[in-house]
Amino acid sequence: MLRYLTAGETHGKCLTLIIEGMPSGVKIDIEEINEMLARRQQGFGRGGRMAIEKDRAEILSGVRGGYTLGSPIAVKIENKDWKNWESIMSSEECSDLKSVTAPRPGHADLVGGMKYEHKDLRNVLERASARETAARVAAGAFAKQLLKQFGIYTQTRCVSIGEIEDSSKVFDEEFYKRAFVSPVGFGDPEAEKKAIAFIEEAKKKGESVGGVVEAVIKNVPPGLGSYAQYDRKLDANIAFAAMSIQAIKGVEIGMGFKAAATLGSGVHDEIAYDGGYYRLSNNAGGIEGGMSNGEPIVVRAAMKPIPTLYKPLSTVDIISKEVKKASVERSDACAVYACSVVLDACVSFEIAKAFCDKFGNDSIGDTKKAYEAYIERIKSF
Ligand code: EPS
Repeated sequence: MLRYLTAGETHGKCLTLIIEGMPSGVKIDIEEINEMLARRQQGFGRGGRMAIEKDRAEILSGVRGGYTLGSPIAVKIENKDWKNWESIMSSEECSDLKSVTAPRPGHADLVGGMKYEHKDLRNVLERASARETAARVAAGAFAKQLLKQFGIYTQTRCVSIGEIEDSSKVFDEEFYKRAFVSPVGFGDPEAEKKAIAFIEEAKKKGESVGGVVEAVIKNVPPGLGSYAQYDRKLDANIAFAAMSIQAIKGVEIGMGFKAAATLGSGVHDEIAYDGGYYRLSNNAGGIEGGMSNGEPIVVRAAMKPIPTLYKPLSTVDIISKEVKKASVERSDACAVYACSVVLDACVSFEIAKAFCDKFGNDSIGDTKKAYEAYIERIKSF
């Protein structure tokens, strides 16, 4: 099984990633991984931390001469900010604690402290921080290099930032090129201006801003996932991966929630055949019965505004039990663009996992043979 684990605190020495189950012989382009890491740092509304970091993946094991070995891949992403936190975050004696006792509403602080018996909530927030998504982006970037061998790729965009929606109507290659470089992930420059003004205004008020991000995965063959058991359903696994991203509160596939208010004939995608099956629409978002159906997979995720507010909300101090203002940690006014990169990474990893489940993951040669034989077989179905 293809899987990964991450470790690391936001102000610790580094983030660590271990990927297991990547087939041998996959060509790894480290610059592509670093480009994706750099993109995660971008977007209008990021905070001071992003000016300190320059995230890069250092591969420690599992890759030799630019090709995966089939053994576990270990990756390190350095935290440049560590030098400012060493006395606070050292694994040995800490000369300074910078303790946090006023939990932020909406963050993991309070419940995390209760659960793990931490009276210093820094012990919770350091790991709960979305800094961890840098390691997940590296994991997704590896998965994308496997998927690339089979022509599978993702296009991402931001659907909305706060109450501002991208007003683009045509989602062609040109649109995605614009959205890729837009500081808010939009295709329409007018909507982009409005979103930037919205974030600026919120920031002035000490507020934070959420939004909706979308990933479209193309060229996924039909038949990844399964209808046969709940935990093998591709949409379930994609939703799990998307929901596990910090600050995500909702996930939709294809038409999503709108399907509930639409009659059946307006929802289900009619089937056509032209040397191969295809659908006349894609309301299902590329997944039927827990399996990919060959159409693009469309995943949308709703990100809540980041819980650290410079205009802090009311809370209760866990030591004195006094009503207080929540602690203020340095934060971002808006990280929705970054979230679109993280969604791409997390969903790509799930697709790669389902791909390996179906076609094997010992060597890329064997995986390719299994894939080609299957594609040949379903041509005449
Ligand atoms: C983040 C790093 C963090 C925050 C943000 C995401 O850095 P710091 O806490 O040092 O400012 O900018 O995390 C949060 C806002 C959060 O609540 O988790 C990153 O690398 O993406």
